[in-house]
Amino acid sequence: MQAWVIGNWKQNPATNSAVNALLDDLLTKVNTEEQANSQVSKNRCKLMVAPSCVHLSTVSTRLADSSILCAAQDVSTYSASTGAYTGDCSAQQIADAGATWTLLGHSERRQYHKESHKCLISKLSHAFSQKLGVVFCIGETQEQYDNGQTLDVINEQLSVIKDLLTQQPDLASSLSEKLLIAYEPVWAIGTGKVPTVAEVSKTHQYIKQTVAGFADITDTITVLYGGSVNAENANSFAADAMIDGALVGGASLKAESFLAIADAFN
Ligand code: G2H
Repeated sequence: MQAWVIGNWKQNPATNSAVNALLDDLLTKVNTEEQANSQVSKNRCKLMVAPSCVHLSTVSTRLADSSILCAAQDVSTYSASTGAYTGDCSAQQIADAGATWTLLGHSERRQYHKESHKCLISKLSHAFSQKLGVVFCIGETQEQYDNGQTLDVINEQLSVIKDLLTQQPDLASSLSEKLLIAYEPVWAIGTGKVPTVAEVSKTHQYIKQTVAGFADITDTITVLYGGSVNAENANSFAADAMIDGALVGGASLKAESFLAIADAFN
């Protein structure tokens, strides 16, 4: 299965010049590696970065000739194109800015913006309508983990996909190409705490089986792990057959650590 390593830059970096400096570093390192070994680009896991909306055009333009893809971090709930929705960016605007993917349902969006089941169905639908791929984020809180509720929570969060497929069954045939699931336990995000590889593996297996049961989906769904992934622990996650890549926050803000994580999944 194709591995993916995705950098979620969240509300970083602070300035356009810092974004350009990070891109300079990333592109120099990737180009140097690819020039030194032409097999690298063929064998490499897919790389993608998700800058803030305000930096999307800059990033997508600079990455246009590279092997690195560009994603947004969210799309508007209310309209796929235009409308009176102050502060929102639509899936169409995001695609026009050069992104080909978007994150959706990140726990920080669920927590701070109270994203609901209905809102997430709408966002997924809008993203797919504009031909964006979706990295759909799910995961349990510390309390839910402590109470042994992880798989119940995952099941509930995945029901967004199930309900979307009920509304739009045609999406099933391309789902494995257009949808990646990122399993991110909320208690592992930015904390330095991580579940064991065995725990992640079991949850990923459950996610793959659950999504396969929703419809006639041709290929197994790709499932990434996210939450305090760094250059030191990436190898252990990469060694497990159920873990198809990583969604990386803090460690994606330095080209060196981001590419070290990518190397683990190559
Ligand atoms: C989880 C992850 C990236 P971090 O949010 O999505 O962040 O790697 O900083 O825990």
